[in-house]
Amino acid sequence: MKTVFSDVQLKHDPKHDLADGELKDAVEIPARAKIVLKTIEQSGLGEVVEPEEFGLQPVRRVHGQDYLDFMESFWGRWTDAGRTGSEAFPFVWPVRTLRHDVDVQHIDALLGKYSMDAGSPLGEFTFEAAKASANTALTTAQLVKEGADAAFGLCRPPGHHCGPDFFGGYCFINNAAVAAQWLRDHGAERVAILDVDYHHGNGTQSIFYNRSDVMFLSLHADPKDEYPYFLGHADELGEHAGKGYNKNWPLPLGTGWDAYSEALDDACRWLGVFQPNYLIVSLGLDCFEKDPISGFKFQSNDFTELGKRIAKLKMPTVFLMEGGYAVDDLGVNCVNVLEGFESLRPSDENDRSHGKS
Ligand code: SP5
Ligand code: ZN
Repeated sequence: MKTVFSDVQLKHDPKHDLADGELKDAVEIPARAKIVLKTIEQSGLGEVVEPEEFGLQPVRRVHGQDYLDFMESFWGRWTDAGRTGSEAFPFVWPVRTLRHDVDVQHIDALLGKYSMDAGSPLGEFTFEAAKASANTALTTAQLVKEGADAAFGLCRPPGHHCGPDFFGGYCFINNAAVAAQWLRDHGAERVAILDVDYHHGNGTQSIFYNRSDVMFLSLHADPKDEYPYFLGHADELGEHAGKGYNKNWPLPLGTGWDAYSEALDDACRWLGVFQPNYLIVSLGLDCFEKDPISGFKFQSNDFTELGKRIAKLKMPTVFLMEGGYAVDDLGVNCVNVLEGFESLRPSDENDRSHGKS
């Protein structure tokens, strides 16, 4: 299968993140994408192609204009405010009892208004890289729409924590949501998103929570013990038309492949009932035992099994990278998923385009 990636995605290069109440070295760093790219190039998976430019129109289908205007104008406002820091951290939020209806303009108020945490600093090139990552997701979806059995979008920065009008969790544009909406807008009746990142995909869940045309299924560390804490619990089943089209599998810290795969089988049964035209996999690789910020126990060969299980669904599949921070092993773990998938669904035999390129 093809991989989509652009070097522009490397321009987001944070130095720090605030986690566990302390300022730490950033973990969502360009080296993640570089090692995945290198390992894919050394594998027999297939060509790496540049994303096409889709512009912001498909992104606007998911994110509010005011949020996108803020992201676009942020760096100018930051420097106009006399700030000299190379990355900006929000630090005040309109929680209960504070007003949401005041038209805030102060740079620090805006940072709080449009963010969910202080773990995802904005730098000069953050939004440029996030737009390139969204183009990568859209190009990957387009390859599958045009007949590829599957394709891999090496998205970075990731997307699944980012909601309609806020960034957070290292995410600035929700790549999976943008791709799902684009597929809907281009003829697909039903799209499913299977989120296997270690963390709950709160942004993606929220974007589609009231809708029955995009099913969201997420397996993740129980939010009672893990970020994002405030969403991802088992009783979140969707609302209004979306009731029954959202499902979470919160799993205990220490979960390994055996227990995980039972929950995955359950998720696959839901997918079998829903019968989406396309499956988007939010492919976090942070369930790995050596992941520095996570608490599951996957070994590298478990990722191969994950890829095989997804292949057995027999659905056109758009893989989009999310998290995963054990940089040295990230390439192998990623390629293991994709090769596991291809071991059951060789891309040359399963192409649906019948010779169209
Ligand atoms: C895309 C993605 O994977 N985002 C993850 C954002 C997580 N940010 C919070 C990190 C908190 C880490 N706590 C680790 C405790 C380990 N001892
Ligand atoms: Zn994650």
